Amino acid sequence: MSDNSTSKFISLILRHKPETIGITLDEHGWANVDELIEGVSKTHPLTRESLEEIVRTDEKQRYSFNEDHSLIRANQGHSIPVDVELEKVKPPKYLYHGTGAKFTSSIDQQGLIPKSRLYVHLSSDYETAVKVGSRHGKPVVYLVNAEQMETEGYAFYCSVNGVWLTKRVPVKYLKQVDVTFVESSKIVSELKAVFEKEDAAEIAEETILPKHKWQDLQQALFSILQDDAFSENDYQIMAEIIWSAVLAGEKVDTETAIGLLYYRLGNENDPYGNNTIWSIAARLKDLDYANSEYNPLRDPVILKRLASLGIHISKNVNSSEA
Ligand code: HQG
Repeated sequence: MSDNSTSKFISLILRHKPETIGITLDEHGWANVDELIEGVSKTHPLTRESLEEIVRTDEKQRYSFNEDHSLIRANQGHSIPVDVELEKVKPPKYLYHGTGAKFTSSIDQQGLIPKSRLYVHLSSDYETAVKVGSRHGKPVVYLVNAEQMETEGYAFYCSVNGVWLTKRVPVKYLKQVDVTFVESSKIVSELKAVFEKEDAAEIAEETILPKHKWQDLQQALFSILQDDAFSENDYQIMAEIIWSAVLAGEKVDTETAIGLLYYRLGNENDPYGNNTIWSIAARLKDLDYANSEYNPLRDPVILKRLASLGIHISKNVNSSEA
C-alpha cells in the first residue's frame, strides 16, 4: 500500500496549493512530475516508483499522468481555477449528493453550491454519497434530478474517475432521499444485475423476493416498469416476479401493477395475448380467467392511474382523442 499521508499531500498540491512546494500548475491543471517529486520529497517520502504506485492504486483514481508520464494532474476536486478539459456528458436520470446534516437548512434555501471547489460533486450511487456525507458529520443524502436539470440547460461533466460535476444545483432539483426510495433503488440495482443472467426470472424469485419487504420490492418493480431504458424481456421478468407475489398473497397495488404491466407488455386488441399479465389481471380483479370482457387498457381507473404517473395511453386505435 502507498503512503497515505504522501497521497493526501499530493492531493493538496495538485488541487489546492501547488505553491506549498513552490510549483505551479498549467491552465489544464498539469504539474511537472520531476518538480512535484522534488518538492514533495522534501517533507514526504516520494520516488518516481512510489508516485507511479500511488497513481495506479489510488482507490478513487484521483490522479492521471499524461502519455509519457512527464506531467501529472488531479482528475477533479480542484479549488484553484484550472480547466481539466472535462467533457460535457448526459447524466443519468438521478445523481446523489452526500452532505452533513448541519448544512441542510442552508442547502434547502440556496441549493448546492461548490463552496471552495470549482464544482458541486455528485455520485451515481447512494452508497458513495453516504461516504462523502459522513466526512461532514451525520450524513444526509440528496437526490438530484439530473435529467430535468440537463433538459433545462445545466451542463454536467464526468471526471475520468467517475465523479459527476456541475456548477450548482438549484433547490427545485433537490430532494432529501427517503429510506424507502433508497431501499428500492438498491433493489433496482440488484434486479439489473440479474437481468444479465439466463433464467433471470427464477433467480430473481429465489434470491430477491425472499430478501426484501414486498412494499420496497414493489416500488423497485414499478420504477423499472416506468423507466423506458429496459427491454421487453426485462419487463417480462417484472411480470413474472409480480405474478409470484400475487400467488404468495402479497398486497399488490392492483391498479398500478396492472396498468404498468399492460402499458409495457399488453395489447389493447388482445388483452389475453400475454399469459402472465392476463393471469395477474384476472387474479387481482377476480375475473373469470378464460372468459372475460375486461380490457385493462380500456379501464378508465387504470388509465387514470397511468396518467397520474405521466403515462398517457393513446395508442393507434384511440389516437383521434390525442
Ligand atoms: C456543502 C472527496 C451549505 C456540501 C469526496 C459539502 C468528494 C453547502 C460541503 C469530494 C451548500 C463542501 C467533494 C450550501 C453545498 N450551504 N453547505 N448552499 N452547498 N454545501 O469537501 O462534496 O477524497 O468541498 O454539501 O469524495 O463533500 O477529496 O465537497 O458538504 O467527491 O477525492 O458544502 O471530495 O473526494 O465540502 O466532497 P467539500 P464534498 P476526495
